[in-house]
Amino acid sequence: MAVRRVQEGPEAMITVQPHLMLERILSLEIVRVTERAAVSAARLRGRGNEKAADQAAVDAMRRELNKLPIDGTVVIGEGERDEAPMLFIGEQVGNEGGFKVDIAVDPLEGTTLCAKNMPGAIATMAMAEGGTLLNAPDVYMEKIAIGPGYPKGVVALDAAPGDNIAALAKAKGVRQENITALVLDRPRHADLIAAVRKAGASVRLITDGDVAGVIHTADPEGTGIDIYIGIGGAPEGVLAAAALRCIGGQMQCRLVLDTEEKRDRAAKMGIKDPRKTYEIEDMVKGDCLFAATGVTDGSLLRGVKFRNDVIETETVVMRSVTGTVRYIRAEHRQLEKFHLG
Ligand code: VTB
Repeated sequence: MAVRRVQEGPEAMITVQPHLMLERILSLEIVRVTERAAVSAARLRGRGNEKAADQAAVDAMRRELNKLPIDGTVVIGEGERDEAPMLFIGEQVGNEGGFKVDIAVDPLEGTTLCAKNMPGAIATMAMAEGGTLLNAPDVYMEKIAIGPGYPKGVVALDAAPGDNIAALAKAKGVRQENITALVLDRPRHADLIAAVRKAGASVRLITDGDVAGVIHTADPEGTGIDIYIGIGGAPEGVLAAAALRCIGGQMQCRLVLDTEEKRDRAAKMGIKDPRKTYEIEDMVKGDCLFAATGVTDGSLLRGVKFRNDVIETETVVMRSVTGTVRYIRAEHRQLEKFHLG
């Protein structure tokens, strides 16, 4: 399929192996998608209305996704079909003429951050070949993640936090005091935080935004974060796994399916073993693309800037095939495209 399209379409001019064409072409296209969502959400920064900001991001993302030459299925979306009117799990997006892809979206990751105009809100998505992204229900997920360059299995989801800190410090060749763990600031993490501190490590707390949190582990020199640990959303887990698939690192996750109802929902999505530990390759089985655009200023990305006749955005886009990470600072002058009214 892909080969035929490549030879017949306008893409035929691009000299790249046919099986790499999908990512190559779509890597700029998905930037447009997250840019639009980020700008629409940014318009509503600091208004205290999480729902409105999220809806604006969803509308913009969906509108843009539907222009892409893809036959896309949303596998990580705004919720399950009965509760989310748009970008629900299972929704078909794209102009249907093209590549079969799985899509994971979080049009506004950190709705509270946006509503309060606090650092770190992003618009994000990942795209992969059809059938290769984990179809995760919208439940909690236990997660542990570290960046690249460590021996496989140096930390483990089921190991005690103190043991993970000790193993990581040893592998990094530093004292445990020099390890920093990023954790979502939630009461459910009280014991975890205490155990990490007891091991001598420093804990950096975030109020929201664990997709960016996991990505921070990939660059400990730049971010000061060595490890991400804790329970966050499963959709955010799959998105973060897509990013780490591109830039390297290790991640282990497990869905928190603590009720019969959740286990049923998961089973309907094809999850046979509710206690399964997922590695990156189980959540993102093939090559993928990941993109995120800043909504509010954050340590990963700058937020949207509204100037007189120009809107500025900053986006990071990654490709797993090559491991290339591009930061795209864009100045937009055709402002009608944002449908800001
Ligand atoms: C995290 C975080 C998100 O949800 O996944 C978190 O990354 C988990 O849920 O930004 P709780 O808020 O219930 O702890 C967010 O904070 C919001 O979706």
